[in-house]
Amino acid sequence: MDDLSEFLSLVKQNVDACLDRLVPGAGIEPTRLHEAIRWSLFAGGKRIRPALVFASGRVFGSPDAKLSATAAAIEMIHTYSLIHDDLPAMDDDDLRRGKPTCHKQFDEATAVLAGDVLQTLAFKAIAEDEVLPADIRVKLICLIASAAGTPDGMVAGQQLDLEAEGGNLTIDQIERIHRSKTGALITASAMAGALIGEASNDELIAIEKYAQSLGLLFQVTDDLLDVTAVTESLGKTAGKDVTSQKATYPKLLGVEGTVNLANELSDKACQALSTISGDTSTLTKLAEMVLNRKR
Ligand code: GRG
Repeated sequence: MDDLSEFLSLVKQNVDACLDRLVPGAGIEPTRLHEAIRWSLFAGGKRIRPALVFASGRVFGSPDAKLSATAAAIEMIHTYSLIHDDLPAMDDDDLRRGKPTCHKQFDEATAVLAGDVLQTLAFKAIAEDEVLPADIRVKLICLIASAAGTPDGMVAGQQLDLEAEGGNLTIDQIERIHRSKTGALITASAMAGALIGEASNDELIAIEKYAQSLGLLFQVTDDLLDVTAVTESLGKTAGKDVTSQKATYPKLLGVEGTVNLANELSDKACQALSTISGDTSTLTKLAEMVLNRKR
């Protein structure tokens, strides 16, 4: 196993154990709700956001024990967003992480509630994380709430994305949507690690720049995979952007132009790390992984 695979497997183990502790057991009433949460949380997500929390925190010398609950909290918020995104009122999808979506496996009302409560459990996990000083917990809660919310966070981006369906967007408008919808939580993940590691202001700015490019890269490669990958390897329905008339990078730039943009964003992300004196090699490898990802 190479260094990055070893790191990702350690993050997965650590975060899955933490999620298991933080979320009520499937046998606890109301069992249907807790089964639904666990169905989606443990469906085989890549855990990229937790990996960013760990990779960034380690750059500034944070022990893993200080990073686990925050990484798990961000994964809970990400999973809530996927559950809600898959609902008939939004993207209306049957397949997620290679399995039936939460509302298909359970029902729509349960899926709405599972998403809602993943969000409250996430913030509770950070508030109660006693290995972190109280002021850092408050900063983390503000950072993550802004990234998940509005006007520049994930919910705002989702609203803009829904409103844009079927319309002709410029590249700047697409970027505005994706910086919020996908990029904000990815950026907050790397920033959270740096905050926990008590990075300096300049270091926080460098990490933010890295992660903003990475967040956009993540969406660019998502758009590329939607046109180039098959449903089986993707674990979600391929070709969905075309059928739902989404404005995407390949639609505007063509596949080759989109590949070029992806390379530029990956380079920009890695360059942003050059001012940091700590070992940023895992962050660089994560950018390469996102650039070359197949799912
Ligand atoms: C419903 C409030 C609300 C927000 C939804 C993130 C999102 C906003 C919708 C998902 C739509 C989508 C497919 C965006 C592309 C980028 C993305 C977030 C992909 C899914 O994330 P991965 O690839 O998923 O990290 P896994 O399953 O590996 O965790």
